Amino acid sequence: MLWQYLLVHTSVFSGALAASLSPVLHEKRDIPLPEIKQRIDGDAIIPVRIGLRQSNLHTGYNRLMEVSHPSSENYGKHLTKEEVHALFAPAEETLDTVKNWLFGTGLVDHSEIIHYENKGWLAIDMPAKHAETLLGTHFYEIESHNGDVRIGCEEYYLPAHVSSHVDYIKPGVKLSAPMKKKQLPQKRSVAGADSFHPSHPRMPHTRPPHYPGWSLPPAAWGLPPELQNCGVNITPTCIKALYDIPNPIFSQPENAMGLFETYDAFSQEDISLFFQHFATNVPAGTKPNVISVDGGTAPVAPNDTRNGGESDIDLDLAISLIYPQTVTVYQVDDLPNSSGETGVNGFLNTFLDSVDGSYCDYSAFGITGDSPGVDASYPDPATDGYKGQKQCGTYNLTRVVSISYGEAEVYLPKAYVERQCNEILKLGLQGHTILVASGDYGVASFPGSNGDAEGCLSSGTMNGTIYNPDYPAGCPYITAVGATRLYPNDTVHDAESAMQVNLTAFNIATGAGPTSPPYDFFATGGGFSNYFKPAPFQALAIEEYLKKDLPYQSLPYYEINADATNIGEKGGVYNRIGRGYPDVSANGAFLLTYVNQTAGTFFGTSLASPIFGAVVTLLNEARSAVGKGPIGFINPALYANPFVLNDITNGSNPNCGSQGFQASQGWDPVTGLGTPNFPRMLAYFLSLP
Ligand SMILES: *[C@@H]1O[C@H](CO)[C@@H](O)[C@H](O)[C@H]1NC(C)=O
Ligand SMILES: *[C@@H]1O[C@H](CO)[C@@H](O)[C@H](O)[C@H]1NC(C)=O
Ligand SMILES: *[C@@H]1O[C@H](CO)[C@@H](O)[C@H](O)[C@H]1NC(C)=O
Ligand SMILES: *[C@@H]1O[C@H](CO)[C@@H](O)[C@H](O)[C@H]1NC(C)=O
Ligand SMILES: *[C@@H]1O[C@H](CO)[C@@H](O)[C@H](O)[C@H]1NC(C)=O
Ligand SMILES: *[C@@H]1O[C@H](CO)[C@@H](O)[C@H](O)[C@H]1NC(C)=O
Ligand SMILES: *[C@@H]1O[C@H](CO)[C@@H](O)[C@H](O)[C@H]1NC(C)=O
Ligand SMILES: CC(=O)N[C@H]1CO[C@H](CO)[C@@H](O)[C@@H]1O
Repeated sequence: MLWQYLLVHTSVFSGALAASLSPVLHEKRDIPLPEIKQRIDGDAIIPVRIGLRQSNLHTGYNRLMEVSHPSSENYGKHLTKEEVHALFAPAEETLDTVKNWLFGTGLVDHSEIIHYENKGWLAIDMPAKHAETLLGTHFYEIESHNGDVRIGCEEYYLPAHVSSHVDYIKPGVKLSAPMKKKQLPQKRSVAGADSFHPSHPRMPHTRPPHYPGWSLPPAAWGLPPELQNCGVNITPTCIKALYDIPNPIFSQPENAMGLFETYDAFSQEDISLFFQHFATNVPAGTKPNVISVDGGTAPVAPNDTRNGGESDIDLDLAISLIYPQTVTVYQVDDLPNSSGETGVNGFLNTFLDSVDGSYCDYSAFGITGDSPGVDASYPDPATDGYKGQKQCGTYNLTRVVSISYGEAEVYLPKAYVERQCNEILKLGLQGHTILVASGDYGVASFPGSNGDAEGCLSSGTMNGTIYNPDYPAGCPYITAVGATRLYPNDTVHDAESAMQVNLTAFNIATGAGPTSPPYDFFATGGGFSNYFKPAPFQALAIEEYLKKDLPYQSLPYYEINADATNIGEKGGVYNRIGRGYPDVSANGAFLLTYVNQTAGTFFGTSLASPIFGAVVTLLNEARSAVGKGPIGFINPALYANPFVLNDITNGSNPNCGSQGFQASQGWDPVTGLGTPNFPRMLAYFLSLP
C-alpha cells in the first residue's frame, strides 16, 4: 500500500480526547510484526477503514431455510440479486453505533466520514496519533524488500458496545490468516481421469470394452443388451436405468445447466465421439455454450495438454442426460493463474465475482474482496495473461452448477472459506443449486496435500493418520456429491455400493499400464469439516450416524476449537462436531469415454456431481413446465425427505491408514443420503410450491 502519498501534516487537532469506555481487545496478531519497523509519525495522515459487521451474516441461515426448507410456507420464494445484496448490507443500527462512537471521541468530524457505496465501510483519513488514541494502539510502518511500506499494529481495542458492530479495521492486524501449512497446494480436478497439474501422473485407464475375465452375470440374461454390462461399463443408458431418469423433453432457456472448469478444457472431438458411441440421442457436434471468465478459454484440440479428461467427462454426462437442454461451461481464469504457475491457491472467488458483482468487494469474516496472494488478480501482466479488468457480475449464473474441483480445506484460511461459503448461501437464497464432487481419496484430500504422500494430516506423533477434509464439500450450503459403483456381477437392478477401486489391480488386469501409489486407490471422499459445524437440518442425521456401533468406527476423535488449531488433539482422527459430507451421491465408476480421442475407463466423484446436477436440472425443467420456480438449495428438502433417494448401505472410504467411515442405513459420511430415485424426487419436488 503506497500510503506515503497521503502523508501530509494537518493542523494539530486539539479536542479533548474522550477515553473509550470499557475497551475490549478487538483483534490481535498471531505472529508479531517484523522486527524491522518504525512508529509512524503521529501527524501522518493514515487512511482508516472500518469494516461494519454485515448484520445478516447471522440471520442468513434462517432466510435460506425460509426459501429452501419444505416446511416453510415461503418455500421456493427466492430473492432477487438486489434483495440479497440489500439484506447483507450492514444495518442502520450498526452504522449509527459506530458513527456515534467516532463523533463522541471528538477525534472525528461529520464531514470527515466517507461512507463507501456498498455500505460495508466507513472511511476516514486521519492523523495517526488520533487513530492510535481511538484504537488504544501504536501504529508501525514496515518496509518490504521492494520498498513498499505497509502499516500495521499488534493489536487494537474498541469499546465493547462498538466491537460487536465492527468486523475489523484497517490498517490493523494482518488481515488474511497465515496459511496453516507451508506447502502451497495445487488445485486439482477430482477426476479419475487426471490430476490437475500437467506434471502429475495421468490417471490410469483401461482399454475397452470389458472388465477382464468378466462374463455375463446370470441376473443380466434377461436384460436388453445395452443394460447387460453396466457393472463394468457405465453409460448414460445405464445411468438412466439405475435412477429411472426419463428421456428429457424440455429445453426451457432458464434451465441451462452450468459446469465450472478451470485450466482443464474440453475437446469437441472427444465429446462428439462419446455421443456417437454412447448417447445417440445427442447429435454429434452438439456444443456447450462457453463463457470465458477472466481469460479462460475452451475448447482445445484433443491432443492439448489441457485436455486432461475432467471437462470432457463433465460434458459427456451432463449433455447426454439433459439434451435437448443445453450446458453452459464457465471456463475460469487465464492460463498463468489457472495452471498453478503463479502459485495462487485461492479457489472459486474469481468465478463467484463474475456471476455476482456484489461479491467483488463484499466484506465478511474480516475479509473484503479477493485476497491478494491467494486469489488471481487481473489484469494479469504475464505473457498470455488476461489483460482486461477483473469481471464483476458480468455473467448470469445458471440455476444449477456442478463443480468437479476442490482442494484440502486446511490449505485455505478459515475466514476465506467462511466468506466464500456465505456467498454460496447467498446464491442459494437466489434459487441456485451449487454441487461439488466430494473428492476421490476417501477420508484424505489429494495425494501430496500437506506434504503427506496420501494427502492426510499429521500432528505431534500422528504421522499421516488424521483425516483431511476437502473444500468446498465442507461448506454446509453446497450440495456435496459422493460416488457409488456397481460390482461386476451387478445389474442396474442391484443396490450400489460406495465407490472404491484399486486402480493398480484394475490396470494390471487390463494391461493399461502402471499406476503408482498414491494414485492407485480411489475411494469416494467423505468426512467432517474442521471449519464448519453442521447446519441444523443436518444435525440429527449426523447424530444418528455417530451413535451407531459400526465396524471400523472406534477410532478416537477430537472436537475442533474456534481457530481450528487443535486438529488431532488427544489422538483424534476426525472432528466429531463438524459438518458432515457428502450430502448425496451418484455413480462414479467404469465410465467408458474418449479423451484425446482414445477410449478409456474413468472413475471418480467427478462423474457423480454432473450426474446429480443433471437430475436437479431435469427436476427444475419439470417444475418450470408447470409454472414453478427452481429448487435452489436442495439439501434441507432432502434431509427432511430422504426417501426420495436410494439409501446406499455398503462400502467405505478408506485412507490415512484406516478403513475410513462405513456406509450404513440413513445418512453416512461416505455416500450421504444416497443416489437419485428420479420418480420419487419428481413427485416430491412437483408437490412443493
Ligand atoms: C496435435 O494435433 C495437431 C493436429 O493433428 C498436430 O498438428 C500437433 O502436432 C499435435 N500436437 C501434439 C502436441 O501432439
Ligand atoms: C494424444 O494422442 C496422441 C496420439 O495417440 C499422442 O501422441 C499424444 O501424446 C496425446 N496427447 C496427450 C496430451 O495425451
Ligand atoms: C442476465 O439475465 C437478465 C434477466 O434475465 C437479462 O436481462 C440479462 O441480459 C442477462 N445478462 C447476460 C449477460 O446474459
Ligand atoms: C512420516 O511417515 C513417512 C512415510 O512413512 C516418513 O517418510 C516420514 O519420515 C515420517 N515422518 C516422521 C516425522 O516420522
Ligand atoms: C460373478 O458371479 C459368478 C457366478 O456366481 C462367480 O463365479 C464370479 O466369481 C463372480 N465374479 C465376481 C467378479 O464377483
Ligand atoms: C491394489 O492392488 C495391488 C495389486 O493387486 C496391490 O499390490 C495393492 O496393495 C492394492 N492396493 C490397495 C491400496 O489395496
Ligand atoms: C460391498 O462393498 C465391498 C467393498 O467394501 C465389496 O467388496 C462387496 O462386493 C460389496 N457388496 C455388495 C453386495 O455389493
Ligand atoms: C494472485 C496472483 O498471484 N495472481 C497472479 C496471476 O498471474 C500473474 C502473472 O502470472 C501474476 O502477476 C498475478 O500476481
